[in-house]
Amino acid sequence: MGKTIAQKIIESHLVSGKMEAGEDIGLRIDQTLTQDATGTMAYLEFEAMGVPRVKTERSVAYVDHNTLQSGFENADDHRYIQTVAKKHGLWFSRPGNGICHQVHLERFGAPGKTLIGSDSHTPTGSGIGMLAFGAGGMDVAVAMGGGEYHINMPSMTKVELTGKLSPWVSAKDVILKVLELLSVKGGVGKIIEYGGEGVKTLTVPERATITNMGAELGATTSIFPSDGITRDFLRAQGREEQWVELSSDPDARYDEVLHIDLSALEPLAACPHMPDRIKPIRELAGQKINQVCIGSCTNSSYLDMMRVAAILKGKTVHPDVSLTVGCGSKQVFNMLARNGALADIIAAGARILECACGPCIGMGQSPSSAGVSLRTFNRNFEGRSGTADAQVYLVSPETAAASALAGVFTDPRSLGEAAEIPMPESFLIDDNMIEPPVEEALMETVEVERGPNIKPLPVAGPLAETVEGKAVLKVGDNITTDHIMPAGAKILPYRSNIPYLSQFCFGVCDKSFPDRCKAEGGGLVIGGKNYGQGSSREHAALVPLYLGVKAVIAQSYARIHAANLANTGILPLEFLKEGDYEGIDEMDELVLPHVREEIEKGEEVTVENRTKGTAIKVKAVLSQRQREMVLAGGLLNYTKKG
Ligand code: MIC
Ligand code: SF4
Repeated sequence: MGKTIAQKIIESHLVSGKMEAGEDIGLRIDQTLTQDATGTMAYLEFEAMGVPRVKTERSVAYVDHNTLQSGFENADDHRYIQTVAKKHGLWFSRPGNGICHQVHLERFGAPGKTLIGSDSHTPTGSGIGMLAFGAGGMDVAVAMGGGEYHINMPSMTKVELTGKLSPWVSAKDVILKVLELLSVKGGVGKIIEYGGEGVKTLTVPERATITNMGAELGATTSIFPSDGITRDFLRAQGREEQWVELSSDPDARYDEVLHIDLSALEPLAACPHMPDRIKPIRELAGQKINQVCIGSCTNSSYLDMMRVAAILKGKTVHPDVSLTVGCGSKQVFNMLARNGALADIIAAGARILECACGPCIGMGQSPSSAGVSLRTFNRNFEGRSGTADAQVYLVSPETAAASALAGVFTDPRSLGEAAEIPMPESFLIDDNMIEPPVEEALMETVEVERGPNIKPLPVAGPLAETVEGKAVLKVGDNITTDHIMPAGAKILPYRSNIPYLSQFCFGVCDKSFPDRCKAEGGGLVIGGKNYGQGSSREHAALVPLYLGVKAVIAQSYARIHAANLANTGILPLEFLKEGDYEGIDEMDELVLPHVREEIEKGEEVTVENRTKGTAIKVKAVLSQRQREMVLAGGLLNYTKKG
């Protein structure tokens, strides 16, 4: 039987397990990436494993998230990452060089390879035909040490693209359409492959915009074929020899097929506070806006920025709007500086930011109170911008730039003829901000610099025979890791300081949670559907672990977060029956009387509700390997044992 693109790459990297949907599989990982906000933890975990040099083909440490240095913490973390990377044979992309996903796509991504990154948007790399996954820091640490990366074999969804995008309609509108069709949980357990004639009309960075936001579908990853366009992109990056052709077989079987006619699409927006709340821009047109932010790993490529510059050229940003522009990489920034497009952006009154995540993760540029902010980013979760009551809309660069000039939501199609902007035949290549690994003989001599902000990792003990505690928190559907462990400029500097971070745990849902949880000596969290969607930050598991959370019982989980819970040694449990979620109230006393034995035997887990006098069965969302891991007290203990 024919194979899909993803099945071909999985097959060539399969180390353990069977390629049957839902089965636990272990993959050989060719490349890894980390960013600084998750990287400190990932390297502390890597160090704890005692492997002297990374065993992958290429591992890259980026600094792009915590770039606002309002105290020593972020700068110290950058030094730690730079030196630990040097000591263990990694490449290091210096602060200012750009956002990990954009830089990786430009300089390192290669079709047919596997990549995991400690960031949920790592599938950006799948735009070039590599199989790229977001993962928790511990999983990345294990892969750097040469270990397998485990996932459940996903089912296969195909998105068949026909036609060609109309002028002013953009790759962002394609993925917003997919989000409208599938929702933020519609991709869970799936790999989304793009195919059809329409693929040939999309450049690699446009494909990467689409695979980037596959994370918002909850998809395991998304992927495009590697074709002539991929080859042109690699050639323009001076890396043509890394090209291989990749496509699905004509008789490949997909579990689900969606059809999108690119010609029929129009400019769209994701409305507050979820990436799947889609409306056409024409329905929002005329509404006042306060801020526009252009950039992020979703939309900060050369083409995106050139299109923005063409719209802004000779105009002035509306007086009631603050416009920020941040290029995705030094390569893009530098090309714009040389060809004059940057001058057009500056002249229009844009506030130029460094090449980094910036406002996307709340690292500055929080909107005004109740401010309406249009962003070319990928997430508009409540509070993520740093302003609790801000109204964030996700739009294309074209819609963003047109609206920034008008001061109101503006359909870019009202701007008249669109400028033709070709892909460059060659990009400006200068890797002077990427430090290559040091020679093996010199590794010993490198001193790892550890600032005072780096605090020890919390590590769970082996799973107890019985678990008991109160339902210290009950939350609804689609709780994101931004709810569980918020980010933003004030908190992010403490990503390597779990005790400090713990004061902010679940702050978006309930500010009293950390104190209550500590006073109760920990307990269990009750969640709705798609619990833990969004980022890959393992802090959303490590911090609850520190506060004493022993288990989560939810209606369903987002993939990376469920894996992170198991990695840290917190039990991810799932309700089995309708009505069981409703049967537990916050602060009910719960007991899991035989949990260790039930997990050992692979049985359903009994949950007694002492307050209500009821008992239910729940399912552990764990593979056999993860069961052993949780019994041992998490991945670190399990790896040491093995
Ligand atoms: C995000 O976009 O939410 C982040 C910040 O990049 C996270 C990683 C993190 O929390 O550090 C992600 O996407 O995984
Ligand atoms: Fe950075 Fe935003 Fe991309 Fe996350 S989504 S990697 S914060 S730019």
